[in-house]
Amino acid sequence: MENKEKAEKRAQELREEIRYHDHRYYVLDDPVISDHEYDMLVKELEKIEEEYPDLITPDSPTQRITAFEIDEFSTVEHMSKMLSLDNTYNHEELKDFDGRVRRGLGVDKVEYVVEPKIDGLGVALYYEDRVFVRGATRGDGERGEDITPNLKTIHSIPLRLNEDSVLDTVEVRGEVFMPRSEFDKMNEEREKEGKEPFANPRNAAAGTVRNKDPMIVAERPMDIFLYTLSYVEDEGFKTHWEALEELDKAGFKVNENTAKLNDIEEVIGYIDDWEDKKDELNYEIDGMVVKVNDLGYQDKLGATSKNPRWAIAYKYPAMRKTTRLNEIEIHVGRTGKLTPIAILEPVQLSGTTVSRASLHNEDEIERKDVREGDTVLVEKAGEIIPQVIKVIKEKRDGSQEKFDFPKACPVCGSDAKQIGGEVARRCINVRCPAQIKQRLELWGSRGAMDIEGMGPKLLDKLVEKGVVKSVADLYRLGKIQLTSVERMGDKSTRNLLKEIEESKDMGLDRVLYGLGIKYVGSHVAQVLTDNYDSIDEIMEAGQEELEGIDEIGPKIAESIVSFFEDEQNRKVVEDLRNSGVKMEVEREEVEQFLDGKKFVLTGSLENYTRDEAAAEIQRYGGRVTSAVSGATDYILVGGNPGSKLDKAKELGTTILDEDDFIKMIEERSLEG
Ligand code: 1X8
Repeated sequence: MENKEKAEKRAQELREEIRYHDHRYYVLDDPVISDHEYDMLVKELEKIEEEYPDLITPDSPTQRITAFEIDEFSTVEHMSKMLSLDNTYNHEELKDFDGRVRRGLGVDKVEYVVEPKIDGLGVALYYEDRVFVRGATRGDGERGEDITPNLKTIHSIPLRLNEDSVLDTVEVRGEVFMPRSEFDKMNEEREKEGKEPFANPRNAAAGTVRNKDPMIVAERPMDIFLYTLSYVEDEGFKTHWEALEELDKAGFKVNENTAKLNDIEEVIGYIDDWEDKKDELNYEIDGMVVKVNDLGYQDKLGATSKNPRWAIAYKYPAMRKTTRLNEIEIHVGRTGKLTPIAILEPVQLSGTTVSRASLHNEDEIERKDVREGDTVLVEKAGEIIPQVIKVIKEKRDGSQEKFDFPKACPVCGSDAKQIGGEVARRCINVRCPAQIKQRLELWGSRGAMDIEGMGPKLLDKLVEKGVVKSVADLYRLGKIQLTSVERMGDKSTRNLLKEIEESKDMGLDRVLYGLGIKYVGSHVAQVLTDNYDSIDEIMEAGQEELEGIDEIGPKIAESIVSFFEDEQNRKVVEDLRNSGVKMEVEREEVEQFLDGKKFVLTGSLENYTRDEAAAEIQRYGGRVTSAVSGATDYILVGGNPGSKLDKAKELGTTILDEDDFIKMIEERSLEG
């Protein structure tokens, strides 16, 4: 007992210390200890919590990552409607806004607060007695989705509010975003893995915030700025500025480029100052938000059904510049699709050097009459992929000839045809080196067979020399062939061959993903393997059968069927099989007595970690979901259960304690 008391005290100290360093690092960007020292603190806390799981608290820094997939986001009602802002685009409109505000209040002068408008996703965070209990998306403004496990992975969101602040039970609102640097890193990774890159940081953040796997979310670093204290128990703030100061004191990340200004002229000056400076920030902003500072005034002005009357957004114009289009390059994708790309004389746009822009397709080139050598207007509007807006025809000197979109593949010379009314042309040669290379790249990528050492240069050579024509050929490679195409060292040759050999056992889901079937990403591949035991079963399944699977719609089903109807693709599968690539799922023969039963876990267990408990449930065919709903069959309750237990009681869900659960598993019986 005495030991446990000591442990509890130490755990509390460690949490406070870690919380302090998290704030220094993630909020203030000013760490005061080394990463190593920090890791030691976390390790010590983890050790204590492992030994005494009932000492784990929901606000412990160890609780940021949840190992369970979210089955369905539950709906959350906001404390008050999350309104959107009305937009303005020029100084005149800002002055009109100021006029409406002053007339509405019957005063001559109004103080404003100006803050950067973050191009991210609005969220609301709820704290009870200083502890972060729930976070939700904006949704339709009245109701959002509960994304608590995903938000917990954002280290700048405090799991517990600082004792120095008066705030304890509050709702705060802010904007989740992905920093530019993280976005660039993530997209590089995705391209390497043959995945579609996100178009811009906002889309990346949107896709991440609503991802159902908090483990994936944790790998994509997001950040947040808080800008509104939307509910507080004992009001006492007179101004928005004071509220922001209190948010800062409580440990929230508040944007530092916020200013309190005396009148609309100063506001306009500040906004203009930031027009160029904004591109140097590590996050994207699409404008500035102007708010009346006095909270009494805000109340008095109120809101329309959509927008508050006391705030407005100013939107910066999209960045446009002219430059010379040197060349139209045609890129051939994995499925043979020909995509035109404008190669530009590099220009600085919104803080980045732009040297390529999308031209979308053949029709677009025709419609805009884009020619090589033209001067073009290029726009980058928050978007990472710049667009060619139009051609400046006055700048033509007569040397620009109409662009003749190739009717043949620029890589292999085969016909490039428009099939089935599609605008895009596709190279019809499945043996086209461009397509083969990209198929191989996907096959070797981390999410597929994870073959390290098979870089693009080596692939280029292997394909160009005709040594490898399909992914199946990789398994016939020997040392001599490898050394003959590329001067590789003995060790790297051996390593690569070992990697290729080991990839045979990666499993059916990886194979399915690696084959590059349209619409079959890692997740769909996993769904297929959950439902079928071998690739043969999937190849034999018809459209209707596939559509019957939860999460597989007609589009995906059709793509799978047509992929396996193709003679060449069937041959690749056959060759892979003959090379020893495993394409069956080995399932342990255990009685699936929990088949289809849905479990929710809450609190800490003594005999299992949460992962172990989840693994047991899945082993017998059950599923673990994060939120309690009408569809939940059982809730497994450990020490210090959360609010899920209350919800379960409300819904009459069957409640199991740890002993019931152990008995259930041992006796393989639902009686518990
Ligand atoms: C949206 C945003 C606001 C702020 C910053 N970024 C946004 N995207 C801010 O107030 N600093 S306010 C807001 C809204 O009310 N819809």
